[in-house]
Amino acid sequence: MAYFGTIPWSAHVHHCSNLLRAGVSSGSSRSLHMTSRYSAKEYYDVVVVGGGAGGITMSARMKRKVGAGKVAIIEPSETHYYQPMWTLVGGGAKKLANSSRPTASTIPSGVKWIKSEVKGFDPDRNCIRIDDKEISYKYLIISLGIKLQFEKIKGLPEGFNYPKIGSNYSVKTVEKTWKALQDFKKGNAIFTFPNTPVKCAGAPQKIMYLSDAYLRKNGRRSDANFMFNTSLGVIFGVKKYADALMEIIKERNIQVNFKHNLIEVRADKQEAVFENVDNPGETKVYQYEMLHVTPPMGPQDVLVNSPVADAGGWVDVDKHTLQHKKYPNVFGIGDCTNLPTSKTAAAIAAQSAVLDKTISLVMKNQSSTAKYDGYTSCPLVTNYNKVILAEFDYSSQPLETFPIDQGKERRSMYHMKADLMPFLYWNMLLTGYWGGPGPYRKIMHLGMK
Ligand code: FAD
Ligand code: UQ1
Repeated sequence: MAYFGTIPWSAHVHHCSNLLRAGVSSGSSRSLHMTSRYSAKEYYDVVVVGGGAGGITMSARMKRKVGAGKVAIIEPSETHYYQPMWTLVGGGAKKLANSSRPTASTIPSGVKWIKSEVKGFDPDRNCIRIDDKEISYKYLIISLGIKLQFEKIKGLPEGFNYPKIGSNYSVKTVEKTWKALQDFKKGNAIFTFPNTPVKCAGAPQKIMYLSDAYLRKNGRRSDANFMFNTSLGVIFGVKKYADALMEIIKERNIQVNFKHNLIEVRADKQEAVFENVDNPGETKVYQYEMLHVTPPMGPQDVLVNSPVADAGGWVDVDKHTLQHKKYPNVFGIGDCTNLPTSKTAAAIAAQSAVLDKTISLVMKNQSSTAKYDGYTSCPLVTNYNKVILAEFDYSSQPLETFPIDQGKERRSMYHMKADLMPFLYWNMLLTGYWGGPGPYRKIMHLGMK
């Protein structure tokens, strides 16, 4: 149950006082030592950490709520990426340059951009630490995303210096996917899925369907043996869409190897080593002509063992209100949280509307009525002009917006993904005006859902 009681404003300090009292990360002697070197110079009503999809969206919403000059966002990167486009970049259907904008252009006017990395959390003193100082807040929103961990696979990331291997998950490697596809001669095309949480769980297979379509279009598909080597035991977590995908996999002559976890890449020999998830130590080596790697992923280092994280390192929030379970003036959104739903920008859209309401109520010391239902969506690109639009909630049941069967491959949904979504992201989500399709779903289903 989320806490909506009065926030202890005795703890609400405009300067992080009593610097020797508490360490930045749970009071170890090391952090005590480090904390004592800093003094807080800055205070904001709302501090947002991480300026990706969730952070920019919430900074826009919070600025509207509390006014100009009262919100700060901490984000080190000069460039903001619309990551969902990378599926199409890897498949050669969009240019990488079209997926980015300068971070400066995405920060709402009146929001202070602090171009730094967050180095520690001290929620007992309402402070966070950046390089050489502390910043204090009344409300904190954590939106740090998820960390890619290529280095957990032996031979990576240095293996990306060789050809035939790519990954749509990183700006550095996404164009290598398209190159590997164009250069495909003869052999295995292997697509992997790791044994960790990932963002956009459909993306590891979307690029497989595009690659299949590309080689068919170019008359080279008969020279390829397609394999989806996944750590999981199912192709997708929602039965309706899993059934549809298995049909496509059968039609397109793709082999699925469940419980196969990529542990090593010998890029000089074009070999990939997989471990049997159910029998660790048992490995199989596959030769590849093209390898698409979905890396293991995990929480950001700064969250691991921090007071705002759960035992796994994810920001520990109430799954309906997004309020922190221990610190009532701390909130989390997006990939960095332990919300038990699939990590997507679509989920962030729905979360942002709920979090906006939650924070309004917390500010007025009232109880929450807003309730996040786990809505998430994954446009499963199955061809250069086809998408199955998966939408579902915490119960892993479909929660579809349109009054048509979204389990079918549709051209209209491809246009939505490729042409409408980027516009919606830059102009509506990041500006804080898109709270997900919930209200439209109700209209489209004439109140029946
Ligand atoms: P991010 O947008 O990743 O932002 C996190 C931010 O935190 C970054 O800007 C980073 O620089 C910053 N940061 C990290 N560490 C620190 C630190 N210590 N201090 C300060 N800042 C820090 N979603 C969909 O809805 N539909 C799709 O079709 C889709 N397809 C995808 C395809 C691919 C290939 C990928 C990679 C993702 C896809 N997604 C899709 C997922 C979507 O992009 C993410 O879920 C979304 O961007 C998550 O937003 P976020 O704010 O949680 O994290
Ligand atoms: C969505 O809201 C969103 O965020 C802006 C996405 O990320 C790019 C999506 O992929 C999807 C599918 C949605 C949901 C929107 C509709 C209209 C179903």
